[in-house]
Amino acid sequence: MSVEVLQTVDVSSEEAKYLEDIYNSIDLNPYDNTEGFIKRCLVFSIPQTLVDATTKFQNDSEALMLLIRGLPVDHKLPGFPEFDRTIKNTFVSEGNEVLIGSLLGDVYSYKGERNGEIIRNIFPIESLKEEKSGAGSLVTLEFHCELAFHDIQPDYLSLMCLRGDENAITFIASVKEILSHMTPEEIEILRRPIFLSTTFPSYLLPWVNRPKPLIKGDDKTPKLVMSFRTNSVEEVGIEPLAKFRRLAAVVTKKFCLKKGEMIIFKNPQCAHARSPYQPKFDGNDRWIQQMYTHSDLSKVYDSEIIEKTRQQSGRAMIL
Ligand SMILES: O=C(O)CCC(=O)C(=O)O
Ligand SMILES: [Fe+2]
Repeated sequence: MSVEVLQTVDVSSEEAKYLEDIYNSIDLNPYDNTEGFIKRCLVFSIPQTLVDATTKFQNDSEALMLLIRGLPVDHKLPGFPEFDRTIKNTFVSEGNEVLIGSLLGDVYSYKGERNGEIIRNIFPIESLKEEKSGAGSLVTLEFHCELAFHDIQPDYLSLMCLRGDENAITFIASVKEILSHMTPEEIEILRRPIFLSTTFPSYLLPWVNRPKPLIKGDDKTPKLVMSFRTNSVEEVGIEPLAKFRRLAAVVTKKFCLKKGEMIIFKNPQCAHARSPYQPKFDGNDRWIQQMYTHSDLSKVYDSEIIEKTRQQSGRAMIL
């Protein structure tokens, strides 16, 4: 059995050109009509490299991260808008996101996060430079997983790099590997429902502020529930949580994402973080696009509601 947590695949320049031509031939905006855009991509035969890499990644329980290099990126990238949705009018990078995501499952969004934007553009904003968020840059984004406060977490998180920054490092650590350095007593404490991960008021969900276990799932596939705000509501959890965070920084893999690279990882089985970096704020800074994929959304959420949002907004969106 392979124990390689990181798989890497290179898309050839011919395949990249082929993909770029597909995306550019589709006259739909993937932000507004994600489902339509995906369907139109799938009319073409998808490069075997991508099909094989995503299938292997999905089926290998030891694989946690997939780095895809050499993907096409839009030739002309505009400056950054005020907030979120870009003024892009070509959708090459978005094409990679939704196509590769749909090879792994259902791409979807949360209504409470940027009003359900399917792809979140992440770039530094000067007025928010000290903020602990994707828009912040001078501060560390500490180890976390996505949607820790929510009952439905994405199975995959993908980060597509449109423009890199040599000082911005993405850290991704295997939860299983972190736990292998902890004692059974400490792990037992991390499995108690005493860890609270709060969130933004835009998620008006009644169960959000309920303490949960930091670790769930069996020992073979431990799953993490941790944001960078998570704390222990009981004294006994404080040190094991701090140790978990310290160990994440020790066992982590480091990625300095470059243009045309996408890292996809199994969100609940990893803790991820980002280093601080110093942008120039000249419109040419680091630019990442982030997207969620679930292996099978209809298994965990009302399929009628999902279908309704697909019809109304062109994409699967949940509360
Ligand atoms: O910018 C990065 O490398 C990662 C940021 C992050 O945590 C995220 O997009 O979820
Ligand atoms: Fe994150």
